[in-house]
Amino acid sequence: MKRGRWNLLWLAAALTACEPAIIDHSPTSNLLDAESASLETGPGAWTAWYGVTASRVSTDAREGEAVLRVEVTEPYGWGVHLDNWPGFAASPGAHRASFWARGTSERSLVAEMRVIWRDSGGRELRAETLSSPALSGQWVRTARELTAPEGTQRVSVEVTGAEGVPANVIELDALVVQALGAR
Ligand SMILES: [Ca+2]
Repeated sequence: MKRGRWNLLWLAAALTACEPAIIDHSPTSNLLDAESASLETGPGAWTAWYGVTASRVSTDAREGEAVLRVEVTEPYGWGVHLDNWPGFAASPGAHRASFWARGTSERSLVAEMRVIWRDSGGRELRAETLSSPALSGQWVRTARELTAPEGTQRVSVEVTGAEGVPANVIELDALVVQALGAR
């Protein structure tokens, strides 16, 4: 009898431990998928573009327990982007884009998020950019309101920087492109 109860307790504990942790605090109207936004369960669609290695790391995240860690490997600029051309589904209208970033080296870098609105065929209709302040070791949020033009059916996102030297590190978390009014 006692043994049976302990077995049940063990089973309950095991089931609890195996449940996927839900740590995604991003708004439900985020056009980016949960992984690409939060990095909590995987790297999402993020991939190194130029001058960097990009990886998902568990660290002192802005939200949850994981971030996208971008390590500069070349001195002439760097970039990561979403590798799911022509991008996530989107619609015309008002949006807000935002991201959190920090630098983990002495050098103050700037991260630029470029949001690209595309039509159904993947043709670029408009691109808008948000620039972070000079990054320190503290997380900082950058946000901007954007307007997806008529004909928009897809959105893709890049994050780049013009400066940086090998071994500089930029960490990104909670990346959002939110359709305003689509709650
Ligand atoms: Ca996170």
